[in-house]
Amino acid sequence: MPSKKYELPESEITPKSVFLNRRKFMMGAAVAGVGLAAAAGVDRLVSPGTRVLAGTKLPATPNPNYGKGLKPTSYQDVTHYNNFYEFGTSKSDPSENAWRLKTEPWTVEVEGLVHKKKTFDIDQLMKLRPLEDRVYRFRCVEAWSMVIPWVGYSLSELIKACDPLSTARYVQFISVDRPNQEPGIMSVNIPWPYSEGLRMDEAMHPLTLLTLGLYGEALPNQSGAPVRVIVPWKYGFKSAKSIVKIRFVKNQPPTTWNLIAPNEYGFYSNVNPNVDHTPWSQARERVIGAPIWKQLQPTQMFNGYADEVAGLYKGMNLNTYY
Ligand SMILES: Nc1nc2c(c(=O)[nH]1)N[C@H]1C(S)=C(S)[C@@H](COP(=O)(O)O)O[C@H]1N2
Ligand SMILES: [Mo]
Repeated sequence: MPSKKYELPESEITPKSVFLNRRKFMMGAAVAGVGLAAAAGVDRLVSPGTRVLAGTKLPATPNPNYGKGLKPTSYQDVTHYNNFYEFGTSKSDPSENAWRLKTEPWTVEVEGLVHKKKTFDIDQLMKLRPLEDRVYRFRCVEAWSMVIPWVGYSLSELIKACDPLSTARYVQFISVDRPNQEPGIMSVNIPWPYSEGLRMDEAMHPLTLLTLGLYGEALPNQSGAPVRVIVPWKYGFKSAKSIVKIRFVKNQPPTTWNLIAPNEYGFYSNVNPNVDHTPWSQARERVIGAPIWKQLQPTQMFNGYADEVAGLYKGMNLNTYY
C-alpha cells in the first residue's frame, strides 16, 4: 500500500490503457493517436524527471463536459515538446533537464489580500477537491497547438478556500526560482522568477484549472510539476508552471512576457486569430502530431472556448486589450 500518494488501493490504480479506454467510452473519442501514447510508455524512462513524482497514478474521474471530439496529443509529444525556460529555451531542454528540480517537499503559499493566508503542501492540494480528468486544447503563441488530458480541479475551489478580500482584483502566480536546480535561470536572460496573472473573474472561471497531473498521472517535471495553472483560452505562456506562490493583489500584476515585450504580449493574451504577435501570425496553428494533411488548422477565437468565456470580455476592445 502506498503510504500517502493519494492512498489508491492497488485495485483502483488505472493503467494508462484503461484510462484511455474509459475516456473513449465517455466521449466516443477517436483513439488512433491515443493508442500510440500508451505504446510509448517506455519512453518515459528517457527523462529522469518523469520518475520523481510523475508516474504516480491519480484517482481522477473523467469530466465529460470537456474535450468532446478532441483527440489527445501523444504522451511523447506532450512531455518532450515543451516550453519551460527555467531549463533552457529549446523544446527538448525541459525533458532533458527538469529532473534536476526537487519537487518534494513542495509548498504553495497563498498570500496578499485574503482572509485565510495558507500554505498548502501537495498532499493537501491533491485532497482539497476531487481530481478530474479534463481534456483541453492548448495553444502556444508560437502558433502550435496540442490537446492535453490534464488532471486537477477548478482553481476557483482553492480561491474559495482562501476567502479573498473584496479588494483583491487580480491573482498573481509565481514559479519556483532555484538557479542550482534550474540551469536556464542562469543562462536565459529574462526577469526571474517567472510570473503570470489573471483578473479575478478569469481566475474564478470554472475552466481555469489547478493542475496536478496529465494522462492520469502526477505531472512530469518538464510539464510543471508538482503544480501549475492551465488557462485553456489563453496563449500557453499564461499557464505558469511549478508554482510556489499565489498572491491576491489590487492592481494588475507584472507578468514575465509582458515585461519582456509589452507590445507583443499583453496582460490578457487571449487566443485571437485576428491579433498577430510577430514573428508569428496567429491566424493558423500547427497541430502537433496530427497527420500531415491536418497539421495546419485555423485558430479559433478564445481557442475554441468562446461560448464559455467571451462574456468575461464584453465591452472590451480585444485589439487594445490583447
Ligand atoms: N514557469 C514557467 N511557466 C511556463 C513557461 C516557462 O518558461 N516557465 N512557458 C510557458 C509557455 S510559453 C508555454 S507554451 C507553456 C508550455 O507548457 P507545456 O510544456 O506543458 O506544454 O508553459 C508556460 N508556462
Ligand atoms: Mo508558449
